[in-house]
Amino acid sequence: MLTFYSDGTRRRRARSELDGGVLVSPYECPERVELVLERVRDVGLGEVREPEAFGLEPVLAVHDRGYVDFLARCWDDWLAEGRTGEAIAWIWPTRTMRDDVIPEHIDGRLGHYALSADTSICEGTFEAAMASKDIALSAVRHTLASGAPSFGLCRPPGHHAARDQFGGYCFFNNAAIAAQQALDRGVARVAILDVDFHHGNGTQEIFFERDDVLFLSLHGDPRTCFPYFLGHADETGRGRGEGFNVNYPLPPGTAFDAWSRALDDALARIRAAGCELLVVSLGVDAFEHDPISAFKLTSDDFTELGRRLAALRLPTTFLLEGGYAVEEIGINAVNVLTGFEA
Ligand code: Q9C
Ligand code: ZN
Repeated sequence: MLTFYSDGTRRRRARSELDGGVLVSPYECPERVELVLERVRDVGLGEVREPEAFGLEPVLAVHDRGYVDFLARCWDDWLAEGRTGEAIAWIWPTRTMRDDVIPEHIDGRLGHYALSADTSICEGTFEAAMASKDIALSAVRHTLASGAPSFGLCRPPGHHAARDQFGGYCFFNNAAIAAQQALDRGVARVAILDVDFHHGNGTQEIFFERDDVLFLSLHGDPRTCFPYFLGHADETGRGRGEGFNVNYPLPPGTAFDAWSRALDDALARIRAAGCELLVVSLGVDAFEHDPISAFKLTSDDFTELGRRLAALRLPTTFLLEGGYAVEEIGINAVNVLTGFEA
């Protein structure tokens, strides 16, 4: 299987993440992609290729222009205020205020465009997000052209990024951008299967009213897990999108037996909906030793996940999302890919 990767992913190296009331070194760090790349090479998964540069057009097909402009300028605007730390949102247009006038001040703009305070913006963040979406686009274009599976070693991840919001370590929604690209190139219906521990709120929001993308997500129940405010089972889509959004909230402690029952249901729905392409939002933070998650999947379970995905016999693009057990991230992510190819 071909892997797409570029060093541009490493241009984001944030220093701070607000975590339990203290600023810690971010879980979402550049070492993650280095270790996955090392594992790809160790197991001989296949060629590692540089992505092409696709510019902003495919980004603007799913994201708001004002949002993209905000991301492009945020770091400079922050520095222009004389700030020394990283850009972190700290006030939001919550239930009791207005959100229809976008502020001019960078602090207000951060609140408008951020969905959480865990994700600092630092130098190189926009450039890394650009590299990440180019990896996703290159991977899906390869799958579309050849029918062969591909792996986009994306970083930063994407599935929490909504049409006009960043957070949960995500800026551009790589899976949504890739799926939209496939539709724009003639695919009639795409399935996005999100196996990251966290609900893919951004992907859900982008496609909620559409029937050309079937979105399915297995994740920690938002009653107790990030992102807390989306991901319940009764969110099934709206309008023509009704029935094309499927959430499987699962309790903390869920192991592969229960997790894979939800997976099998998701796979049956993908089959029934006649999807022509599968995009896997491949987070591996469902791993038992993930430091910020609560499921109990083992490294071998990720191999079995790959096998079950292969049984769909669909053109498939894998895009890396989360996974913070940095020592094992390469093993777990690549186990899915080798299981798929077995
Ligand atoms: N410092 C992904 O897996 N942060 N994002 C919670 C608070 C939110 C995870 C910890 C976790 C987001 C792509
Ligand atoms: Zn996650």
